[in-house]
Amino acid sequence: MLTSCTTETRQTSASAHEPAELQAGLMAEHAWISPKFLYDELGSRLFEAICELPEYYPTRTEAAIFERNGADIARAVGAGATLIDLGAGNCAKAASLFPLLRPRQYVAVDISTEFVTGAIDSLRQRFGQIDMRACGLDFSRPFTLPPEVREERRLYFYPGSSIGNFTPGEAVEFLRRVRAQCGDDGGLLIGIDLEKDKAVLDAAYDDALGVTAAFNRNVLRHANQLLGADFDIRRWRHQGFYNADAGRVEMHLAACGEQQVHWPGGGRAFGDGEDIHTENSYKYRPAGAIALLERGGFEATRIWTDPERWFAVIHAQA
Ligand code: AVJ
Repeated sequence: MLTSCTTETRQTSASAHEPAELQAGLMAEHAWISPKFLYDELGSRLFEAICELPEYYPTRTEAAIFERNGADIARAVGAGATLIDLGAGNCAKAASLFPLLRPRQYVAVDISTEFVTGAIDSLRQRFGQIDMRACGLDFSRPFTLPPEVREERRLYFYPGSSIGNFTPGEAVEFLRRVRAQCGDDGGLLIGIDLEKDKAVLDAAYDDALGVTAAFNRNVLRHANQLLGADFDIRRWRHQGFYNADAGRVEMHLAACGEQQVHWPGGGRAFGDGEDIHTENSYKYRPAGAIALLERGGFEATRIWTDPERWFAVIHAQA
């Protein structure tokens, strides 16, 4: 795996095995594409737009929890840490917490290197006293942080319920990897989306404006680029819905009519209505979220939620 983590990151995290990974998923009996491929540069922008949608409650609910409990959260996690932001995106969430958390070093980790590097460049001008690094790596796999990252008091920041993209089993493995790179004085501040009415969840992942549909369908544009495939994006329909039995929201792309897709060295026929599974977003009960963290080797010390109990922010200690 390629890891780059400098002030002048040029290298992208698109490593040589990505086309192979994409191809393997597309050839599976039930075709799938890893949700990490949703986040090319345009995909990251579309996700930012999703966060502005009235139907997409997680971002603003989580922000309200931070706003309401900021001082309490800062007391729980302590100031002066090495703040490691997993899936930093535009870095806005972490930046809004800088005045409260006063990190000594800020490490923005994201699969979309270009995106996060740009964000860091503008943040440096606002927060000159914090040492900042952009780090392009895929933390859904085993990862190593570069030596520039301070070992002392690592506080991992994993907001937005991105942990929901993992199955519970994968989430535990991921948490154990984070735990292993945490040190005994470290911790994790994590946002986890909670179970709620199906109607609320269905609307959040299939919005009226079609932004989530564009976000999902963009993965085919990205696949065309990475794989040299010829997906006809107009002929794929977005599906986003809560599967209560599985405890997760699912996104799929369904073929509108039979079609044949080609790429160098392969291809596949899709029947009318046949789908490609592009994302899972698991929802937890508070007790389930705490149990997950504990299985991952952390001890959940505090939990903050909104009045409707739609979302939880949890501080877990190593
Ligand atoms: C970034 C994984 C937390 O699951 O809610 C938003 C991604 N997908 N709308 C989520 C997403 C469709 C988002 N996470």
